[in-house]
Amino acid sequence: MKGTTRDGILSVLVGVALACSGTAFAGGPWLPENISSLGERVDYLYRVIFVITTIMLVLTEGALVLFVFRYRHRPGRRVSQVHDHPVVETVWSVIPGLILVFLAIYQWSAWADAKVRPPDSASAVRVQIFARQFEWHVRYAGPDGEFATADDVTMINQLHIPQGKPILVQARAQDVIHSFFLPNLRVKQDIVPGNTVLLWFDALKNGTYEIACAELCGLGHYRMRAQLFVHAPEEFESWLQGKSGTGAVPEDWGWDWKEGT
Ligand SMILES: [Cu+2]
Repeated sequence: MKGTTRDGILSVLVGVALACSGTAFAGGPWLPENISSLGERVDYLYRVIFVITTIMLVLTEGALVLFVFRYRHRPGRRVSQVHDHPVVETVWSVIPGLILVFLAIYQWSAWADAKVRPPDSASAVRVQIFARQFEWHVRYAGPDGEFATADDVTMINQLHIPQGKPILVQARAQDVIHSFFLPNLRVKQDIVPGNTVLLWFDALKNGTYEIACAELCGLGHYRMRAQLFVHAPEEFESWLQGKSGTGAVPEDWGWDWKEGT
């Protein structure tokens, strides 16, 4: 292949990579609006990983394209068999390994805040979520602060939360695995039958947002959607008072709030 053609292909590839990286760093047109305090860190990690993988993609695919042209069939040229190259093989094993170790360390504090260190349950708004084919049941403790009592507030496919406060959720699934997905809060958590999952988040902006099930959970999976309502704190309190005593969940799910589960 002529040098100019090769240079041309390489510059197109580098251009595409730069364009993709630039878009990703600028926020990316494909990310939904972030309204949580953790979301910024999640998005930043996403961008860092996106850029690293884009560079690796361009390098490896660029080499592939280059070699396909460079070593294509030509009359009279014979194939030469090549076996083992310890230096090259070590380099292409160690570099990805080091990148993975770097990412594992670099993301740890964001992961810990998202999945390991829950907020103090005394200052958080506690919510129970029951997932089942194909709806989300949401329960609040009501004025007495205890779950599974007559003044509980229950909703179907609606999650109401106050703005700016930590929300602590205990979630269970009745039938199959569901995945609780809040795209605008960068929260996605599988809920497995037999387990009680603890998750937490906050929302910094009022409004109505989407809740989706992100696990293919049956034929009606596509309609397992709900809405997240983020209210001003006072508005949330009066909403909760007004709903007090809306009764138990449709079936007796039979569990109270248990710390640490
Ligand atoms: Cu589901």
